[in-house]
Amino acid sequence: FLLKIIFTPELEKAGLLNKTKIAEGGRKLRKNWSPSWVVLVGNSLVFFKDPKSQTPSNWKPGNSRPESSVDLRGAQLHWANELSSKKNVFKLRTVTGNEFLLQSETDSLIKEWYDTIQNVIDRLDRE
Ligand code: I3S
Repeated sequence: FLLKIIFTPELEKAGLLNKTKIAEGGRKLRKNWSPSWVVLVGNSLVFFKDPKSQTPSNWKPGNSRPESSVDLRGAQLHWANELSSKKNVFKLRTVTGNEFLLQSETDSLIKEWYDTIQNVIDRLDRE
């Protein structure tokens, strides 16, 4: 799977963001923020739990496996600073009612992620 991601022409973006899941199938969950290695590939946002993989240059496929993956088709994206005391927070809601908050301390970085994910959602909406 990781080799597929690395060599795929559909790899749009990868990087480290803070992540918490706040709902599962519409049911609210308790927040649990943690750093997550996020990869946007094709129609999916894939999360890896690997605190050592902090930058693209030292990211090794090794033994890391995706923690979870989100289908962006029909998903909704909103800035959600009211949902957290942290800055630069957006909420991603899937058609299945799973909700995630993603956050970065770096303004430009979170803006790039927001725009890139929104572009994928828009493209899927047009298909
Ligand atoms: O929206 P909340 O409930 O104030 O979110 C905070 C809590 O989830 C807190 O966990 P505990 O209630 O288990 O201690 C987290 O540690 C905080 O990070 C959450 O707030 P922020 O504002 O960081 O999203």
